[in-house]
Amino acid sequence: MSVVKTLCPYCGVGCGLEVTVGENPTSSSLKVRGDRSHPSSQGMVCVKGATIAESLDKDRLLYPMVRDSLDQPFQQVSWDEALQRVADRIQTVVATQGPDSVCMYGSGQLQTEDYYIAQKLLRGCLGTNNFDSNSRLCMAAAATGYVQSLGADGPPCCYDDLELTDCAFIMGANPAECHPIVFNRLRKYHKQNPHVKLIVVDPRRTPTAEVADLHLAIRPGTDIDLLNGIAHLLVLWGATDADFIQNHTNDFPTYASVTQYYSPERVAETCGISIADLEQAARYWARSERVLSLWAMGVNQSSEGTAKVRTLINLHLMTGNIGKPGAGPFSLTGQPNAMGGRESGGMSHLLPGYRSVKNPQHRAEVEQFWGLPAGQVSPTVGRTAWDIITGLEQNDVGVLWIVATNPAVSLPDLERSKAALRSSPCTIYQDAYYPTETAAYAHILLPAAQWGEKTGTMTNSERMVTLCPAFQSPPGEARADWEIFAEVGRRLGFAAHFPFSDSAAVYAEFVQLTHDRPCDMSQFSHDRLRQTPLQWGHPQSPSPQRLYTDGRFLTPDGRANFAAYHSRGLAEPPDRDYPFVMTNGRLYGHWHTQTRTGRIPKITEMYPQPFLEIHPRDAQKLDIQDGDWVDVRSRRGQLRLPAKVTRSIAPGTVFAPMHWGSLWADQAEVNSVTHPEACPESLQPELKACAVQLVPIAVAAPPATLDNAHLHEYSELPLPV
Ligand SMILES: Nc1nc2c(c(=O)[nH]1)N[C@H]1C(S)=C(S)[C@@H](COP(=O)(O)OP(=O)(O)OC[C@H]3O[C@@H](n4cnc5c(=O)[nH]c(N)nc54)[C@H](O)[C@@H]3O)O[C@H]1N2
Ligand SMILES: Nc1nc2c(c(=O)[nH]1)N[C@H]1C(S)=C(S)[C@@H](COP(=O)(O)OP(=O)(O)OC[C@H]3O[C@@H](n4cnc5c(=O)[nH]c(N)nc54)[C@H](O)[C@@H]3O)O[C@H]1N2
Ligand code: SF4
Ligand SMILES: [Mo]
Repeated sequence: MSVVKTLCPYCGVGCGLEVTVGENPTSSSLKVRGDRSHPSSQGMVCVKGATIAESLDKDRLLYPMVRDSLDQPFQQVSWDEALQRVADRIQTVVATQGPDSVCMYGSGQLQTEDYYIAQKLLRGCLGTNNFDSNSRLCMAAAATGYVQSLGADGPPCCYDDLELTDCAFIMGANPAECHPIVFNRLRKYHKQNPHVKLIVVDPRRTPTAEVADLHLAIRPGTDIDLLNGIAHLLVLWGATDADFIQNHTNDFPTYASVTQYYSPERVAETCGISIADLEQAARYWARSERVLSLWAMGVNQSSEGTAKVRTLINLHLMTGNIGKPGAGPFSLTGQPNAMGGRESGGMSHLLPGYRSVKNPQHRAEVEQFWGLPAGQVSPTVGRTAWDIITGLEQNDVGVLWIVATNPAVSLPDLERSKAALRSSPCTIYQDAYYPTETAAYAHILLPAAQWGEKTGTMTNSERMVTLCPAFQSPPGEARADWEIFAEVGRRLGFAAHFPFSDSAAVYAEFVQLTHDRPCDMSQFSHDRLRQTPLQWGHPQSPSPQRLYTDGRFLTPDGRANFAAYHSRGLAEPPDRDYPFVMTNGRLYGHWHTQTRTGRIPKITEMYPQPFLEIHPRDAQKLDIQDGDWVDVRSRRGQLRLPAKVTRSIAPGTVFAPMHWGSLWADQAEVNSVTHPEACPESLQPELKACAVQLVPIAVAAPPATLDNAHLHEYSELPLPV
């Protein structure tokens, strides 16, 4: 028996886990519990972390598989043959169409080592910036907002702030379900300290909103109006920090003049809340010594996501609520290593070490470090997730390599996305599980080792880096992602660039690229991380710390920038034909497209089927009873869901969970109705809102598929030996 300290591979809270491994490790013999010594979670875990071991040996992709076209069955092949196919295809595409016809689409569920080797292969060796990740659908707006307002990416807060704040302002986030251990810490402190206020801004009355002192159920997409309305009152009441504004910021006067338009009457009307509630929120901001705001997808997944983020940061700057205990703008990272992805250059506009593709000096630094000729790293920003789809439509993508994400469920405008995926001349899909929805669109399947089967690092929302060691062998022939990338690199003629014998060597190279960068981890190594997790920003400190404590920001003049935005509203506002706003999100037990959680009975029993939340007033108008089937139609597609009539959703808005792809239910994929309109600055799509009509189904509808019957459609794979 041995006990391995590691990190939960689900959400960005990044809880430490202790896994007890028996003599002959099998998933059923693993015991998982919280790691009391982990600085971020202090021994706590939620249901997902606690049940992770149950998913490790279910429906794994075990061997490389290939087929010539999507209507053929897959054939098992050797790694040698699969990798040669991949290398040959890339070589042909580069020769005939150029390197920008190669695209890789990755995910915040990769480890930093995987991410880094992928960047070296694509941006360095091949010379294309076409690496994007699902962080484009997730944290792009937060990262862009931080860079524009504060001069660099990186959440400035730490989790200890949850227990040091006077007021938590939670906007567009449901941490009770999505970041449960962050919420536990906050909630406990809130309960014990009556002076601490909790404000929740969300069109739904979520479990998070249930326990708030003030719930502002604003209309979807009216966040900027609300924030400017709060700022208006703070200016009116003189509740601003004049010294901080004077000494540490730029452009406050322009912002203050914009807020003049946002009278309480106007804001209350636009947001659909009372003037009294608006004033109460502003009063909590004004009276609290320390305000901590927490946000996630209700802010970022918007056609004005960056503007929302920056307007929220404005409130912190005007009240001096940043760089001190219990205060600051804190984006809750979604995935376990979305932070590591940003650090290692895992979005199409980035280079490793918080560098930018557009910056000539940054490109030169990376080229030199990699020993590549000047000009090898392209100055052109690569394709974003959605640009890959439009690139496929225009026949500009010769090979698409998808890794650790399930875009056939998670991309917007799913019918269009699927049609584009179907037209791909060559799709490589590297995942841990089979089947998944995206496997149906692949020509080459590469089996990936996942958490617990490979060693690597992940960074959580508070910038804490934890080592996740391998504690069992990968099933079948699965391999670590970084090893697969490195081997393809060698076969493409870049052997000298991929000499790594293990992931510690990969990490050692990567951290050098962070030297003197905002995310400096140059002193970190797997060996040091084996002793204890380390936080970047203040690696010498024994406890987690915050950034910008000296009031100096990472902008060229050291001052933070105010931003003045008026809201443009939703990209697709409701109208006569499509009168409802459809929003969507997550449930406590499930993780995204259910690749793991859908295979854990304890969790599937918690949620027998998908559903549509609708307010009783709207239900009554449409003669919909609880449990009736409803067609949800947008201009692009349709869903069919049983109604859940509830006051927890604002009238005029409906909600469905995002977790049911075509493998797990019929017509329940929320992205069949969403649109791809994106924030112009971060290029993050507005996944959280689209206009829909609701049509109750008169006849009894067929029940949604609740068992795994769909799995049989994919049964052409040979059984494991
Ligand atoms: N259980 C569970 N936890 C997870 C995940 C999971 O799949 N399952 N995924 C992880 C990932 S990758 C992410 S990104 C995070 C996401 O974490 P969250 O963002 O907290 O989760 P969501 O449910 O997607 O959306 C949050 C809320 O945004 C609200 N919202 C919608 N439109 C608006 C709007 O215009 N304004 C405001 N203010 N609010 C709005 C929705 O009603 C919803 O309650 O969760 C992480 N944690
Ligand atoms: N409508 C709507 N759409 C959304 C969202 C929303 O709120 N609403 N949220 C968006 C957001 S924030 C996110 S983060 C995305 C999430 O969407 P996806 O990334 O598509 O969802 P996951 O189910 O997490 O897919 C992760 C895949 O990685 C595989 N995997 C796990 N570990 C490894 C590994 O180590 N290596 C490899 N190669 N594979 C591995 C898993 O088996 C799984 O298939 O969805 C986005 N789409
Ligand atoms: S809160 Fe997040 S990181 Fe912690 S156990 Fe739950 S899913 Fe894992
Ligand atoms: Mo996410």
